[in-house]
Amino acid sequence: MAVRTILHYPDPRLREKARPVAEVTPAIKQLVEDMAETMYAAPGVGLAATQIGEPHRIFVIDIASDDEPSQLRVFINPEIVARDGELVWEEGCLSFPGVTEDIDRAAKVRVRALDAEGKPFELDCEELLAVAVQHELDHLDGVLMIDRMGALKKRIVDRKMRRREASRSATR
Ligand code: GNR
Ligand code: NI
Repeated sequence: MAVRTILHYPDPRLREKARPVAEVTPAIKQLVEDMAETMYAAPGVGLAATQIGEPHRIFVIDIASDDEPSQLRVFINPEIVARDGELVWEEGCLSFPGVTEDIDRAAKVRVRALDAEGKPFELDCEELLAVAVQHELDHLDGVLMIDRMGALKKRIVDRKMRRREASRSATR
């Protein structure tokens, strides 16, 4: 098990479109374990494989609060099969440290995926779980929260992140 490095915007690997998982092999199970460990260490409510430079269609989510037992959910080859309503949620992203912004999403989604054992399941999601599923699925398509911001906010966040990443690479 290993905590992996989370890529930050504007790393071009965040724009890769992830490929479907053909078979849940031991290597894929290991990747899922690393993703869970990386998400809990961050900490975050979700993590997509593209965020650690692994372009496979996999994300993990745990929306349990600190005083609840953890509930890891693993989604392999996820698809949204139904969506309903609209909601606005103040989102954050581990690839945009320190940035939060209100983003429009569907209020409810039904997602179909394979679990960590490769077994198919469907899940109805609302509130934070629905937001997280849509946020993570975006990552697998190379879509980032900045793409869903208004033009002004987009420019501010782009400049802030580029400046910060430039100074980080200068001091590393
Ligand atoms: O940790 C995270 N919190 C969060 C809060 C509101 C909406 C979406 C998220 S996902 C984010 C982790 C992350 O970047 N996943 O890709
Ligand atoms: Ni994110």
